[in-house]
Amino acid sequence: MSSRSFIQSGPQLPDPYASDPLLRAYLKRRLPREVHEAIRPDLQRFAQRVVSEIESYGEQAEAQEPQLKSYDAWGRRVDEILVSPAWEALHRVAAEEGLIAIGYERLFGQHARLYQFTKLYLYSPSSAFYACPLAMTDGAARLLELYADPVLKQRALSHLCSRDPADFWTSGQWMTEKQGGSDVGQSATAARHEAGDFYRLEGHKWFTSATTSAMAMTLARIEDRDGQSVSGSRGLSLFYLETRDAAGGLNGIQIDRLKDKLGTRALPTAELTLAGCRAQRVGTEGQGVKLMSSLFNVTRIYNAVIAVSFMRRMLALVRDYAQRREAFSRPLIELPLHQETLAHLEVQTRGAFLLGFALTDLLGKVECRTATADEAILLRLLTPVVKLFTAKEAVALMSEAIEAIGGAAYIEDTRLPKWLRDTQVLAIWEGTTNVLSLDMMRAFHKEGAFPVFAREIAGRLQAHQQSSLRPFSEKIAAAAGKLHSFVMETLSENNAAKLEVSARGIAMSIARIFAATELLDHAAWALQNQDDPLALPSLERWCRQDLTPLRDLSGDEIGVNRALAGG
Ligand code: MFK
Repeated sequence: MSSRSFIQSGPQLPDPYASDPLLRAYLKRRLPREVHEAIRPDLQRFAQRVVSEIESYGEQAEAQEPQLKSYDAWGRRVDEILVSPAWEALHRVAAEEGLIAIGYERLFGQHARLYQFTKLYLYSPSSAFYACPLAMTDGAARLLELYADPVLKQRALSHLCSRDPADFWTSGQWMTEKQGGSDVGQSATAARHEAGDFYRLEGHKWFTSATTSAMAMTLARIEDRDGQSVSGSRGLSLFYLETRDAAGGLNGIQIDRLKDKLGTRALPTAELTLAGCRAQRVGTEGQGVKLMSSLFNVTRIYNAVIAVSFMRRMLALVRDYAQRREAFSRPLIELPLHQETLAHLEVQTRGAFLLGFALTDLLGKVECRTATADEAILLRLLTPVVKLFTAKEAVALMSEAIEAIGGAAYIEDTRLPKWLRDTQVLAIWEGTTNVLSLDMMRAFHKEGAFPVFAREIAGRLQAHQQSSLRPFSEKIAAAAGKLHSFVMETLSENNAAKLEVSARGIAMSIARIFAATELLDHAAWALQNQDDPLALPSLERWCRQDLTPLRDLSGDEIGVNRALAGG
């Protein structure tokens, strides 16, 4: 065969439910039998729909990127974002499948979230990032459910949770201004009082994702009659706005331009000017950041589950390719070093999966008020930790996976490079790794979260004392003990710089230890139920890594950091 006649076949997308033994085992393990049996046919059907229909919408939406039309032919300013029919189809599918509704109908009580996030996990890698507007929509629904007055709640939630595509709204989350993406307290948008809870907003929003959404939640600084306002984040209040007025015109919003982004290119992300945008205040004045946290704590969970879904999808593609592609006279999958690489990716994906889904479980319990006080604190602590950890893992996996496929994956029309580009955003939006490490510290200080974490790990390890898995529980207990000593010493030193510089290592250690504990529970169940044969080797391999990647820097080293960082 000449090299000219050789045609390599590309990786094929498998059924994302049938090809995911961890997902199937996890659902069986975590759900009551009747719930599992009730939802399984829907998941099987939906997974087929992903392969046969949704995947092609994602592909088409990526091929036809959104465009901004600023003026009509006659010079009238229209500020219209034009999206592809496929992007609209992804909206329709999201409504029909109840991708938001399931979480709020709560037909399965605290398990509704696991069901909903499983569908998100199947949908998101094929959705050209339509999962982003869904994340913000869900966050907005939760926020309004908690804090909106009954009239607003009724109006907005009926759209956000609708299963009717014509009625279904998505929501934006407009937090970022030029002054501060992370330091939101610098926001300068002004809110001028009009009547009752209604205000007019004037300002500029530097990043707004899914700007075609029907509504948004945003922050602004309420000014008094003299134009004075409180500075810093304590001066920010929370607002609800609808992007269009009753006549269909924009509500005091100008779309300045669409962002030209590294990835997420089907997703319209815009810069906006708010020029008298009518908005309703939600909650108490000056509590904007705090109230908004109930939205971004949901989007951070989405971020984690989406990261894991990307990892699983890319690994499925790499694996499929490894069966097809021959090198050195054998399919790649037969090469020991390639096996080692893929084994690593499988185990990292499993650890990340169990972390992401543990959040959905805790969220369901908190929302249905079946969580203990400790579980509520655990959710608060683990949300930033799991978000930051899964995002980093996903970026690392994408790089390795592109390499494992090789040069073809570097070529645009294979649609593989986009995975690396799209994944990078997961470590940036909704809080960077460093900002979230510091948010974890906020949970330590405000909620006393570390002792709760330590208790949770100790309690769960206890259950494995008498089993064949005891060596693993001992290894995890030793790591938890080391982390405990480090955190207690660092906290007691009362050295703000040391505390801050240690935050990332502590966050990574919490993630690795919690994932190890999840893998241990899963392996114990798998052994008992003769299910998921990869559960035990995954636990073994996970526990071989350093579970406590801490950075114990002296004062001198912190000083040297300043010099090294400055160059
Ligand atoms: C794919 C899925 C994702 C899809 C997303 C799509 C795109 C979205 C586009 C975006 O909008 S990306 C921008 C997202 N931006 C961020 O995530 C902001 C990152 N920065 C932070 O998270 C900072 O930590 C923060 C802005 C919250 C710092 O604000 P402050 O005001 O300087 O912090 P402060 O004073 O400590 O907190 C104010 C109050 O909020 C405190 O409560 P109290 O008033 O009772 O003291 C805090 O405890 C509370 N708070 C802050 N973070 C919290 C929280 N409460 C609960 N959970 C949290 N995470």
